[in-house]
Amino acid sequence: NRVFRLEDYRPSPFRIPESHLTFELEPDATVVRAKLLFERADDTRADAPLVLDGDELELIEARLDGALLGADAFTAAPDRFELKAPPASGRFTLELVTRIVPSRNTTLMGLYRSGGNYCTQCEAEGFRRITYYLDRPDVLSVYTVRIEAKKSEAPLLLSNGNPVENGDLGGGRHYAVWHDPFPKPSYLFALVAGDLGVVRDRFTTMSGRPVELGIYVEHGKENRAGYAMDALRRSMRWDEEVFGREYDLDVFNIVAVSDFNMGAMENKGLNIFNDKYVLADEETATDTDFANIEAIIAHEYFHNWTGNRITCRDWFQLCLKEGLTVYRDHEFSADQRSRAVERIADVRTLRAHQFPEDQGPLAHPVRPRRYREINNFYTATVYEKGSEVVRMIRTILGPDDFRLGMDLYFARHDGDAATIEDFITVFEEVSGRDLSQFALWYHQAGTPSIAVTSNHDPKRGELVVEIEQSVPPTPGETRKRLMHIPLAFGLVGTDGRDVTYRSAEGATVENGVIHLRKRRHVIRFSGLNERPALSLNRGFSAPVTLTLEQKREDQLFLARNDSDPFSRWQAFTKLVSDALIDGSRRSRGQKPLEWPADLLQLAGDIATDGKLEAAFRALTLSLPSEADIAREIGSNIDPDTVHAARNGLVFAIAQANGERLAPVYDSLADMGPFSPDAASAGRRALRNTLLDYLATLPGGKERAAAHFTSASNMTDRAAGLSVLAHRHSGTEQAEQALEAFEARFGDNPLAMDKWFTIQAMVPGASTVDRVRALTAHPAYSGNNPNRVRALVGSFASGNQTGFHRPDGAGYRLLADVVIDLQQKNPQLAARLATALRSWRSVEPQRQAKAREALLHIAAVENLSTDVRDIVERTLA
Ligand code: HT7
Ligand code: ZN
Repeated sequence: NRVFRLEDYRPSPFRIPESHLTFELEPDATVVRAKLLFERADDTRADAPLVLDGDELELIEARLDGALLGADAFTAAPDRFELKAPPASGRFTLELVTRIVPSRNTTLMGLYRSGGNYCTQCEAEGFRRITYYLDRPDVLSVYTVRIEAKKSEAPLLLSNGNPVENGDLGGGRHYAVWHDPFPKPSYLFALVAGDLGVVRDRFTTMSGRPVELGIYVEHGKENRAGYAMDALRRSMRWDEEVFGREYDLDVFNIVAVSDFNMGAMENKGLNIFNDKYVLADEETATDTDFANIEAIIAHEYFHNWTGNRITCRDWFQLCLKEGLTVYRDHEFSADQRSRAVERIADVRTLRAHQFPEDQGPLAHPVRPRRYREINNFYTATVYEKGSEVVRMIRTILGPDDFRLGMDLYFARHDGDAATIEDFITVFEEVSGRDLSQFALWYHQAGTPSIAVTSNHDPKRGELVVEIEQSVPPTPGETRKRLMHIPLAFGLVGTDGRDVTYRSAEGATVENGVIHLRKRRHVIRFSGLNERPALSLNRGFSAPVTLTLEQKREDQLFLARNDSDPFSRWQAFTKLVSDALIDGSRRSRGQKPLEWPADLLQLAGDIATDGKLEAAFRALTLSLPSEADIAREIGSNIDPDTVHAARNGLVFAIAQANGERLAPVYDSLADMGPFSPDAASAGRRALRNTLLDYLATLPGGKERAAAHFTSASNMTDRAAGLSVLAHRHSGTEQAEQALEAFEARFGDNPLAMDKWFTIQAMVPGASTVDRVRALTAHPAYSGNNPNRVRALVGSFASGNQTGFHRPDGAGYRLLADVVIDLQQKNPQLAARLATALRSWRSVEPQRQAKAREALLHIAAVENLSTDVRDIVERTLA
């Protein structure tokens, strides 16, 4: 079980300037002929052997410069090929013929079958399951690919780059040749062959070059690919306008497959997508699905520059492409939709997924220094915190220097396999700033904590703000260095507008941003005769936890008046979280729940304030999740009391404001034809959020049932079903709605995923049994990642009371599924197992049960590296 370390990186001893691949496709025995041109690197010893990566490969034949190699010239094992004595010239051609079995490949890495078609997934190390290769991101090669297959089975033959040639081979077989002129690492290789429908369009780039666009989906699903195509065209234009990036091939193809381990893959010119992130219409997809499709189509497209044209030197640099590309897709969504709403949604995601990772046993830096299994590092830290780090660079430099830095990055590193140091350097050069302390954001794990107190001295007209930073210890990193933290802020006057101050001393304060660099800063803002309210970390300028000693009246004031909508949401959420933490304590102490009247009033005011965007109101009113509250509590958590508190607050808000909420709900009723645009989606979101409140009042069950029955789109239908199933579980109305949904969508797997998820999230102890029973449902398949995530994944990470059942039955269910999956699909199994990462935060009885489940997994013989890595780090 090897550990890979950043400091062990060495450049490759050989290059592969050209790769010529021929595939003779057969489900049970595909022959891959790889003709690879090698060049020895200048500093490689002349007698150094050539060692190639493999994984479950069977070698049929090897030739060197055309001559068949004898058995003594090489060694070949399923996971390794070694050419003992490469020619002294250092330039040679190696031809390797291997046999692989796509039909038996359940890992969904390498070449596999999905829905009767062939497809590939090569990131991170899947190419070595196709042929022996230098399967590392710093070996860039120009690929020419010939695909041969039965015409009847695979009329469509796709690979990277531009189509070159195709023709008939006789005997019912045909071929196609693709050439990709852009050198690329093997992880960006892709092949798709099969029988698929297509939606075509055309895009003209900013310099007037035409690009043929194609989205390939299962026959009969073409009419659900329109939104993805529209999102693709918008992404292409946006990258030209905002980053000056133009597309570079003659074609851009997207293929949707139903068996996929992640969201999508950015293979050069041939993106492969989980069909969940391509297919949408109002009947089967929710507004969230539409938004995800828009974001992921954009994300993969943006990788063409940030990932493909400039790739990573090694997998430690993963955030170089992922953090930056997430930043780019967030900005895209913000420009397409509402900036404030997008930011709130992104921060909620960050706090829900990245914060617990950073605060638990799996914490790692944005740029990790070691790994045992790279697949386990496609994490919220690399992606989401990685994006926040890029955002902070922009905050520090300002928009103009940031753009200059990006331009320099593209100009200087086009065609490179680059590092985080390369990335930081361009911003230092264009701005003249020293970013060495800032770079700790890449190197140091853990969520920094910021503690703030403030005091106003009316006599001096001074506001004194004391800020202290600390970074908690994380696994393997006990001593932390001080960070450079850019904290955006505002001093809010009585009219809600920011007041201006005369001077600020004690820290660098520029353009509304305090730059923390020391452990403690005492900042004196002068020229302030009246005490302003302090609005801190505006826009979540830094991914930190903030403890701000603030008067409750200031929080209420900011929640109502801050000119920055993000800060209003933040202030409201803080008030709600404090109330919920207090409510959880009361519930645990079996005391009656009590809620501050001003908070209930505020919630009602936000719900009914027509001047606020509907989507903002919806997001604000969808209170912190039970998992969010548990994270805030931090330790010794009893999920049942958290659930009781949250439910209690929803009911209290509904009771206090029901008469005001119902008319707003009614006024938002679906009118006119469906549109997935942000404003329409926002209205639906608000109506569906209000339904959740109103469903707790007398007549609520009937209202929810009517909402479900009359829904004319999936967003409303799924919301109605969810409210019925969660607030009125076990009632006739809930059961009837579940049956109706199943009867209508039983043959649509993506829609059925919603049905599985809604049931998996029903709070309470009995859901474990329901989830177990549903694993035998005909629409469920333990081999399909979307099904497993929809049912078991949602249960484990979204159902606090069910998963954390005190007798450990929820943990055992997860362990059983992980054990069943771990050999078939190690990546998926490992990801599921991360649901146990916060086991030390629950109360001792549950902790013991969770530990038992982890040990049960750890005891399995032949445990895959992926799962072993997660389980051992979680237990450490
Ligand atoms: N870059 C892609 C990562 C990915 C992946 C990684 C491991 C195993 C399967 C995978 N599928 C896709 C996705 C992205 O971030 O764009
Ligand atoms: Zn990505």
